Order: sequence, then structure tokens, then C-alpha cells
Amino acid sequence: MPRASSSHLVLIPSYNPGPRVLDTVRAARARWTPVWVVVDGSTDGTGAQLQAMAADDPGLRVIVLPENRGKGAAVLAGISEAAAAGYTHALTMDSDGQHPAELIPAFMAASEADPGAMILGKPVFGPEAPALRVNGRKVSNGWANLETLWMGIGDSLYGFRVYPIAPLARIMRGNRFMRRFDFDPEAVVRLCWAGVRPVNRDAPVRYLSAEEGGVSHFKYLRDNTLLTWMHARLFVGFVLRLPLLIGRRLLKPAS
Ligand SMILES: Nc1nc2c(ncn2[C@@H]2O[C@H](COP(=O)(O)OP(=O)(O)O)[C@@H](O)[C@H]2O)c(=O)[nH]1
Ligand SMILES: [Mg+2]
Repeated sequence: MPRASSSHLVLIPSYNPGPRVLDTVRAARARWTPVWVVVDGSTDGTGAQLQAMAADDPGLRVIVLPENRGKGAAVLAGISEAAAAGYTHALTMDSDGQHPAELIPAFMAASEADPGAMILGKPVFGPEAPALRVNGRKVSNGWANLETLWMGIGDSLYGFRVYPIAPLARIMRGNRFMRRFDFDPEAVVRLCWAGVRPVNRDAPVRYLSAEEGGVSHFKYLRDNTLLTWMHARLFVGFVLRLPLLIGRRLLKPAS
């Protein structure tokens, strides 16, 4: 039986993930109620398939955005509706089968025990993970840690996380960025700045081959350019907040 919650929901942004999404959503539903999927202008037919699934399952809700706006925009649409429905925390996970649905209950329990914190997945890679992606994230992680004065971000990019909804929605509404692939790292850095503590938990990540139905919309040049511009922007924010961050660090040393 999936655990039911009136405070914590699973939120799955989804853009042209292919048929893997159906197993991903089933795996999440087996562990949690409710699960919401935000279909981000997908054109691969999965929107209709997910809506058909939701027609027979009151624990599943599918929100369809008419056109593709990016992962961050899809998450913002989801958390805005979730807050209106009274939810306080959202576990985000990818729709493409890369993230460990079996860890949903443990991540939710960690969040329930520490509701002011964000629970961040720390990726445990298998041998199949592309070296370019594994090493590339070290750059983003180095910047994110500097920008937060080492407040403890284990991984800046992994999208398997539990967010407190209120501070995330406030930060996103006050910022016109964070709508695309820049969402995950910018969210952790800005939440740290807002005083939301990161708690890291190991979580395996799978890289599926094309034969297994693996799909990625990560484009090396486009998305690394977006990440570089994002860290340049965050670095300016970091310099402006340096007195605040140092003051906080002096009052409460990082554990
Ligand atoms: N790349 C991308 N992902 C989106 C978008 N909207 C929602 N998503 C979802 O965000 C997650 C991460 O995207 P993915 O292409 O798998 O990136 P990767 O896992 O880093 O290779 C998936 O669940 C996507 O379905 C979008 O416009 N672009
Ligand atoms: Mg993926």
C-alpha cells in the first residue's frame, strides 16, 4: 500500500520521456499518494497516456501545460497548485526512470522529521554513467559550494529532492531565471541563502541505454552554457550576500 500524505506530494515534471514514464509513475504510485505529473508540452503522446492512467487512479493527478516551458517552469506550475491545495513539501523526481522511486518513503520521512530543511539526493553512479556527465557536475558542485560558503550541498544537480514549497515558490516568483535546466542548482543555492538547510542522502541514479528506453534532453553545449551563465549570476549574488553569509557562519559553524 502506498503511504498517503496531506502535506507531502511527489511531483514529476515530464517532457517527452517516452514510454518509460508509465513505469516511473507506477513505481512512484506504488510508494506514495498523491503523485502529480506535470506534462511540459510533451509531443510524444505520453500526456494522453498519463491522463488515461489518472482517470482510473484518484491518487494520480496529471497537469498538462500546452507548450514546453522547461523543467523549472513545470515544477513551479506544480508547486503553485500544490500550495493552493494545502501541501507544504514536494519530492521532485525525473520522469524518465533514472531516479530511485524505492527511496521515496525514506526521503519523505527525512523531510517530515526536519520540515525546515531540504532533503537532497546525492547521486551514487553505476558503471554505465557517462564520464562527461559525472565529471561535468563536479564543476557545478564546486561553484554551488563556494556560492554558499560550504553550507553542505552534496550535489547541486540531482533532481531527486524534497523541497519545502513556500520558500521555493517565493524564490522562483521573485526571479525570472530557474525555469529550464538551471532550475536544480539555482534552487539549492538560493534556498541555502534563504536559510533552508541541506540534508544529503545517497540515492542511486541510473543511466538507461536507448534500448532500455533511456531518453535525455540534456544538450551539452546549450545546457553547459546555461549553467555557466547561471553560476556567473549566482556569483554576483554571492558577493552581495557575503557579509550575511560570513555573519551566519560565525554565529553557527557548519557541521
Ligand atoms: N531537459 C528538459 N527536461 C524537462 C523539461 N521539462 C520537464 N523536464 C523533465 O526534467 C527531467 C530532467 O530532464 P532530462 O532530459 O532527463 O535530463 P538529464 O536527466 O539531466 O539527462 C525529466 O524528468 C524531464 O522530463 C524541459 O523542457 N527540458
Ligand atoms: Mg534524465
